[in-house]
Amino acid sequence: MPGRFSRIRNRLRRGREHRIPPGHHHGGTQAPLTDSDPGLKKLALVGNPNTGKSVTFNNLTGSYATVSNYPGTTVEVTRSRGAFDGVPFEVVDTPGMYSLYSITEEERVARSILLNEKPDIVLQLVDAKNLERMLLMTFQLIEAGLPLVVVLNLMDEAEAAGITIDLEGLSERLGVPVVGTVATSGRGMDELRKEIADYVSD
Ligand SMILES: Nc1nc2c(ncn2[C@@H]2O[C@H](COP(=O)(O)OP(=O)(O)OP(=O)(O)O)[C@@H](O)[C@H]2O)c(=O)[nH]1
Ligand SMILES: [Mg+2]
Repeated sequence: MPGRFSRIRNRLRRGREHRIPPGHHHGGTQAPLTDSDPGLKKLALVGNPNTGKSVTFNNLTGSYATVSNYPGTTVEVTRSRGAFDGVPFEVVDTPGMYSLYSITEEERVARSILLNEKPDIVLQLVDAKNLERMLLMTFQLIEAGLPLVVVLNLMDEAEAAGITIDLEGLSERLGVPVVGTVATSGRGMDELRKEIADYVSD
């Protein structure tokens, strides 16, 4: 169903003209300095700890990743490249967080990546077994105007626990794409790539 989410995407899409300058590292300034390449579109993976962000990151990117401390912190952020629908992307794996209203240093870094680096696409990785607990952050991400795709990962464990989820219904209620995945087996990755590509081509 192409274009199913076009309207909401257009509503969510905001000015992305504020790119991060290429210069970086500890200048004692408050600017959102990063190691990122300002010329590339960007996809960020966010979500609670242990939801499969890093396995999904590996599925979506090539072999070469760089790990660096987020400027001014001891928090490590992993970045790599991927291509969606032929469009090259920087892909960022963020530290696990429980809320966009951050408390820990890890959460502040994840929040800073979301709000300062202005990713073109945000994947929220969700543990499908604990959907209800994850939705608070989903609402926060939607409210922040971020271009969101909700990824219900660990579907194998949810199914083993007898949980069934109406992905389509959830997607309609939230107004954002929802994809079910098993990152460790690769299940759902094609559909996830397709949803990302739909954002790119809109
Ligand atoms: N059964 C199953 N295990 C998974 C799946 N996705 C990830 N895992 C496992 O869950 C654990 C956590 O995966 P990670 O990718 O490290 O999770 P993360 O979100 O990056 O975790 P943090 O970086 O700590 O926030 C690992 O042992 C993975 O192998 C899945 O879909 N099904
Ligand atoms: Mg991780």
